Amino acid sequence: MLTMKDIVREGNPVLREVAEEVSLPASAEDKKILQDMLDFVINSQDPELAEKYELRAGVGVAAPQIGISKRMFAVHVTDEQDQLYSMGLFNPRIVSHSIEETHLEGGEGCLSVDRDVPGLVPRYSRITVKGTTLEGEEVSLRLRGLVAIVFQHELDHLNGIMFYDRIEGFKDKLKKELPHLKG
Ligand code: SB7
Ligand code: NI
Repeated sequence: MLTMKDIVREGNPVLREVAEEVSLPASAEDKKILQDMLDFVINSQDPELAEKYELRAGVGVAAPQIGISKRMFAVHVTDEQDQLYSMGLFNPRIVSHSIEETHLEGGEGCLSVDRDVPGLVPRYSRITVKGTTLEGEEVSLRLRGLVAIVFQHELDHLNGIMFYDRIEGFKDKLKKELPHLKG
């Protein structure tokens, strides 16, 4: 069973790597890892289990966050219409997206970031994601709202991107704080 001990934190270079494609059909080992990730996310939202195992509630987790640089993530999140998206995906990719952007009003957080980072994270309002489920089925998902935001957050982890990299003014702020940095 995965717990917070398995979650790597910022500063660990694995979070900055571009993760490798998973070779399909997925091996029994990769399926087991992804199923464990999905169970972890589900458990983290169960108040009793979360307290018992000291889990921080999360709506998703990406493989690099458990130190595995492979393109897979698990989500367990309910949209604004009460539809539950509970799945593990191998090699997920955005095949199209809206021009329009959105953001979560309160900003975002991350299981790999043990601090509050204020600021709005711009995300596409709508995306179409393709990928292969734990069951080996190729799916195409049209997403919007919170679920679209969560999928983009997890996809970013597969490309070494942290949510705060996208906060408006992040680079300007960094330059002000660390003026010796170029670019
Ligand atoms: C806020 C939180 C998340 C996604 C989008 C908005 C996920 C938090 C858990 N994770 O760190 C998963 O990578
Ligand atoms: Ni995260």
